[in-house]
Amino acid sequence: MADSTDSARPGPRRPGVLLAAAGGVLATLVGMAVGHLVASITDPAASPVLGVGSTVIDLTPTPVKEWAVANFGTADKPILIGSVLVVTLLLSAAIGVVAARRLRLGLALLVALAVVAGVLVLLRPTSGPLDVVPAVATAVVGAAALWWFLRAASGLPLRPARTHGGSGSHDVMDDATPGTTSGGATRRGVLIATGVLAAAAAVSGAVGQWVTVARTRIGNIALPKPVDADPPLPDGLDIDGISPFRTPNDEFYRVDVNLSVPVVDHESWTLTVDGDVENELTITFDELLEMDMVERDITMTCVSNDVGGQYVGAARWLGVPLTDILDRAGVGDRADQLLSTAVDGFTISTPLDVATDGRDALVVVGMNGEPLPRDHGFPVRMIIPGIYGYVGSTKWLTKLTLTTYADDVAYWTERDWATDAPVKISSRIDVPKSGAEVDAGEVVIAGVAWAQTRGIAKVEIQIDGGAWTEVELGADAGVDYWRQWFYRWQVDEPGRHSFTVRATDVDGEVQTDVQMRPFPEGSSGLHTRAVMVA
Ligand SMILES: Nc1nc2c(c(=O)[nH]1)N[C@H]1C(S)=C(S)[C@@H](COP(=O)(O)O)O[C@H]1N2
Ligand SMILES: [Mo]
Repeated sequence: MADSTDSARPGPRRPGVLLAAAGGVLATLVGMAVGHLVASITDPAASPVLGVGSTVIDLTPTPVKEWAVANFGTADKPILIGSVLVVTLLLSAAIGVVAARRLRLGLALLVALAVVAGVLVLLRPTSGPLDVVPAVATAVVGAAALWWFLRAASGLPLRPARTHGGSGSHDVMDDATPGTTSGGATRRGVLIATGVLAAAAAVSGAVGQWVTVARTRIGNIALPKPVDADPPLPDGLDIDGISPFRTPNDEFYRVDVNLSVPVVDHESWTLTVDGDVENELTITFDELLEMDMVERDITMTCVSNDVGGQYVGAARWLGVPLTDILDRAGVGDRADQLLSTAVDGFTISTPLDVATDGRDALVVVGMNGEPLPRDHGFPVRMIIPGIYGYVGSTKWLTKLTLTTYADDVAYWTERDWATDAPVKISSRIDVPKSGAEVDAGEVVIAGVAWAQTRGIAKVEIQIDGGAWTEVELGADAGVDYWRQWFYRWQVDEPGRHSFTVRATDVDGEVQTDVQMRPFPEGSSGLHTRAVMVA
């Protein structure tokens, strides 16, 4: 009793460092998986790992975020979640080691870890009290799993014997019955505990994921016919590797600050128009569908798109002209900013004069003939041609506020991105791929070019630093839509060759060769590629 060093006597043994660390990791995994399962039923965004990840996103300084987007591209989200997981599991391993020595301290640390996650989840702007439940589940299950695993690793029976009731100080070793713990029993106990916990983690995680997917499927929604639609999209160029003239929904780039997409029920969704208006109004989804809809072909670009990058897509959008909605509310004369808010509290600000200058600014419900996918803002988003997404294309829209730049600052503006960001004239080479080996003879170089609200008039190519040569353009689907282009290049000389593309808009402005990075108002410079001719 007085001597608790147990090396000399038979009975419970202190698990080795590796085993204890493994127990910490396993216990946390089970806890998180159960938290994920609970969150799938309450609110998927409240899953502990996602909650921590989202907070990390919001707190990340702009330069770091820029660096991450530049280096990881669209993989930035999985990499972020992966990093949060790695850090969490390293902490869990340490907690396991602590718990093997001082059980209560270890369990308390594990609970503290879950509490931190819970607090971060609760700090999210849209979280409700229910969002604490997944973290509580994580804490309880994680602590229980750790306690149980350490029992097994100490050579104690997996089911505590009832005969020992009443021992005041609770230690893993309390239920020890000297003599029952051979090395074989320990190993078997550890194997069983490991198997049970791993299976529990896998099953809870998988069921949670399945429930989330099932609950977020969009049912049948009959979209209205537009009263005014662009003519059918002309055929695009049939060239191997060129961007399709219309980007299919599941290939459309996705950029947002959300780790898990907000799940919005369209039947309870509303759009409020408030601020400097004559009559504040609130519109339901059905009321929105009853308004006159138009359908427009518009190319969208993200400000984070690097020269030659993939953050650009072109689709046919079905929606209500933004000005029809603003007119219903009656805009006052003080506002200079249209502040749009998403269901998760994310905000975007658009210069009011840009939003209302006659361009096809839309409150959108349909994308390429289907309801908006959740990734792209279901049930309702904005699309404003000619400015980057972060200043006009609010997804999961729920509020439009007429305000001033003096009074309100939106998410990205607060992080020092430009308040007004027109899309720059851009062109991109799609084929051949960078560093490709091609045969001498005819090589088709092709790609896309865009200058929304102005339109592309001309695309030129420069081979090996020579003269600029005009290329052929694909069909014209309006000034807000990109144009495909191609050039049949005759090349006989083997070796390395490079080519550069530039576009000119309808106003005669030539794409600049001045290189700028995306921050703070969009990249510029010319796209160049090199190939090896055999
Ligand atoms: N609610 C919300 N809307 C948002 C964003 C966001 O993070 N949250 N990101 C914006 C940015 S930066 C861009 S480029 C576009 C991207 O739209 P997409 O994902 O449908 O391509 O959405 C915009 N709308
Ligand atoms: Mo963006």
